[in-house]
Amino acid sequence: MRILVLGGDGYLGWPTAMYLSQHGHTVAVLDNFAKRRWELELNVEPLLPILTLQDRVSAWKEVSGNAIKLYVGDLRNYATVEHTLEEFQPEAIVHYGEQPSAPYSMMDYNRAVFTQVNNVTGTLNLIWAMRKVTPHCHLVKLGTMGEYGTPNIDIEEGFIEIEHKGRRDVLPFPCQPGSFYHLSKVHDSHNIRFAVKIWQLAATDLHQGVVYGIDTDETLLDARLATSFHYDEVFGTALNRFCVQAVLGIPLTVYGKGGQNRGFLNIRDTLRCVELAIVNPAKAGEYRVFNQFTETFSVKELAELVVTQAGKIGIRATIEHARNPRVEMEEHHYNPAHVRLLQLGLEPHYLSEVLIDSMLRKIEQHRNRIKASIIQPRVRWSTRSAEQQEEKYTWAGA
Ligand code: USQ
Repeated sequence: MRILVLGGDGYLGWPTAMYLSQHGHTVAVLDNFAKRRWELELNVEPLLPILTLQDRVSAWKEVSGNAIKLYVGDLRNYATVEHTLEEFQPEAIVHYGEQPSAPYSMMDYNRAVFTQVNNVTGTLNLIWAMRKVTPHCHLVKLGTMGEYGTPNIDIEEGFIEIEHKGRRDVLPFPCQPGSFYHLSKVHDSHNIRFAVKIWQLAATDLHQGVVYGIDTDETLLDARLATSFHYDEVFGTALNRFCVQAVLGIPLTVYGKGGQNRGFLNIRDTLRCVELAIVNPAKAGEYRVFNQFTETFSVKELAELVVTQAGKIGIRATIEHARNPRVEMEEHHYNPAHVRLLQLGLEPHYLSEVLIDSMLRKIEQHRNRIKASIIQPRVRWSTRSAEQQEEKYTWAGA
């Protein structure tokens, strides 16, 4: 199939593009390198050295023999989006092209507005361009499990049957997101669902959990194909951060009590889930939601797993319950459904000793690149410490 990956320079976008290319699809990527700008702005960088996207595309051609077509452009520019669809004529579009960090969106007013304008406008441009240029193309949109929040009932896959005053209906599952970033994904979901209804587009909204891991089959082929693994407080996710902290010999930063439960998945499963959604597409007029994670853990359980595994290879890791910089429930019910991708054939890579062990070893190899100064949380959800944030991260403009 002809597949366009938006955000093809990112932690997930680049491995997805290579994976789909390796599995026989004709792939193009579009990116405006915004993530690289945010890295400069915050003075953070990925653990492994990352080539430019142009050089990674060339390296991929050399290693695999397959070409990936590269479009450089911004989704906020409607003409760019329309031109890309017109020229590439995708049958499926994988949309990762958004500001992906909750802490980034909570730093200050400017970044909250930027996150929502950037994410919502990009997706609006995309659905309008799809309507005009490729109305039969299937949109596979990366949403987040965080759209649901942490209600005191089981979470369903997108929709819930409700009985109210003697009448029944199947309605979108209530959303109670926990950051302006997570809210941007809710806004996207509403816009996509509406567009599908009125224009008979086809869309799958992947409500993804927290992704962990450094390598995929394709990144392992050549060091030049590495993906941008972050461990800093803004772009690093929980397990990835904990592994780097263990290697560095600093206490693992469990926020608050650590009873925050989340859905997690291996980066390899992200790629397979996206592929499963593409090869089993939504029908015209269908908006589907798949909850995309394979296991749930509390943050404290994750940290304890890392401590145990690190101990087995001679690294003495400890846990510190830091004051929670976020406003979130630290102990709560969490039982989200996740059957639809399994029904399509997903065979999960569960979090195992082997994976944590290999992550720790790989991080150890790049230990001299770790910047200790970017690990401790400074971005706070509440206004009390806003001044402190301004000091470290002055807004540099969009
Ligand atoms: N946490 C810690 N210590 C840390 C980092 C995080 O205790 O050092 C806690 C957070 O307080 C939170 C949980 O771990 O309760 C998850 O935080 P995270 O930073 O790993 O993930 P999150 O901010 O939720 O966002 C990430 C991705 C985002 C994706 C989301 C899926 O950055 O793009 O949408 O995971 S989900 O969490 O299911 O909403």
